[in-house]
Amino acid sequence: MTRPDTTTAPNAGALTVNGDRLWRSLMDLAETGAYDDGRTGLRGVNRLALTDADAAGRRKVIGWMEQAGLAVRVDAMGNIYGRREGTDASAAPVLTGSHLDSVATGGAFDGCLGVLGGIEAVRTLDEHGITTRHPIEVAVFTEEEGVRFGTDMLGSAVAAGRIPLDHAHALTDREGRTLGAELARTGFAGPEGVRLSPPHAYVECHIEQGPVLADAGLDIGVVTGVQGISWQEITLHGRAAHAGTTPTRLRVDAGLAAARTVVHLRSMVDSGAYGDLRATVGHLTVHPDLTNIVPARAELTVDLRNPDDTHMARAEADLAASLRTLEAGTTGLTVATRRMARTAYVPFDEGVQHVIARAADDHGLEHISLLSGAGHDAQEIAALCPTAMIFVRGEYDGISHNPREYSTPEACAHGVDVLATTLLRLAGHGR
Ligand code: HGY
Ligand code: MN
Ligand code: MN
Repeated sequence: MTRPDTTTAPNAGALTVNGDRLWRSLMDLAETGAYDDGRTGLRGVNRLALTDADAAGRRKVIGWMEQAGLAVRVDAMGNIYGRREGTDASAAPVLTGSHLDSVATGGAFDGCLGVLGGIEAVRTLDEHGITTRHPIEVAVFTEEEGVRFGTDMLGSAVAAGRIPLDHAHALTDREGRTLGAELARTGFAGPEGVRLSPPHAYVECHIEQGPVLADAGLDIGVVTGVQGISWQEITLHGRAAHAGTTPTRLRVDAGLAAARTVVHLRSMVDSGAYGDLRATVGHLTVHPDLTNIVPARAELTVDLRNPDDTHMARAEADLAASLRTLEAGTTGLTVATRRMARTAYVPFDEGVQHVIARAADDHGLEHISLLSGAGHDAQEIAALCPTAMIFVRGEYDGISHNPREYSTPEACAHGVDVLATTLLRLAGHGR
């Protein structure tokens, strides 16, 4: 793995991007897949991976890439790469980018800031007539959120070789449609091979999605790594029964078993025995989901996060043991689990973090270092090359995965100023 010369990279000037143009592109893209949230009156974004809305957003961004002079290619996972040539054709590209797919109740910034910021950095280099030694590529990774096909950071994990392409293609959504079929239907089953040859470095700019920067009164964060993620689906099989005629002692209530599981997860977190464990049951359904029928079946997802892999493994083992105890203690109940996603804690490259921090300094932007609570494509690309991230402050306690997600035009521009400067310094001036 060739390491970028991040200690003596030419002290290129600090690049300042066109913040208005960046903001216009963010707001324009946010209209693709937009919906009005009747309850809050807010306008959210729903661009689940490889839906028509996501495909429309992809086509819009490909148009902007081509307008910016990038050579665009699409791989068999639907990952999109826009390439700006360097003066050294043999040099590995400096890669940036993120994702365009959103959760069903998303905002305008998650993922989009990294992709549109990369394109804006390229436009700025062109406007300044700057050539770089290494090529620069802007990536759009497929299904980063994982909320449609059940595995997050999917496109980047396939590009980095952690998840096989055929496994990814076979994943299905809740209607049973496969990712492979949806790639073909939307026209994003590209001809290119999926395995990404190791970039020179990777830098991703992303809204923080948390309160830390806003609490500190800062626009910029240098990200030190990403905490571990464990996703699993749990299905509890009980027995349907009439709600009125069935005595409690004769019930095998799958809904009750699900509730006990949710309460157990919170008791694990509150025990403090698993470090900084975070547990979320974001999806919970009972079947047949009718008022006067004891649930025959309950399905829930468990999202565990932990910066410590040992604590994470122990938490997963505790949950598995509690499910076995629940099954053994409830006559007629059976429990099935299915692993959806699993990533370990990923530290980011200190050299790239240093270049980001110096770029922020050169823009007069105070910054702090922080761990990412959310998963990102960068954690997958870190397996291929020196990688780090730039966080941009979020407002309203950094709420994200929600229509209230917001960052200011100034903070976004500052983040992409730092991104553009970092990319230039990593790519080196053209010779
Ligand atoms: O789930 C996550 O952490 C990320 O937003 N995909
Ligand atoms: Mn994201
Ligand atoms: Mn997200």
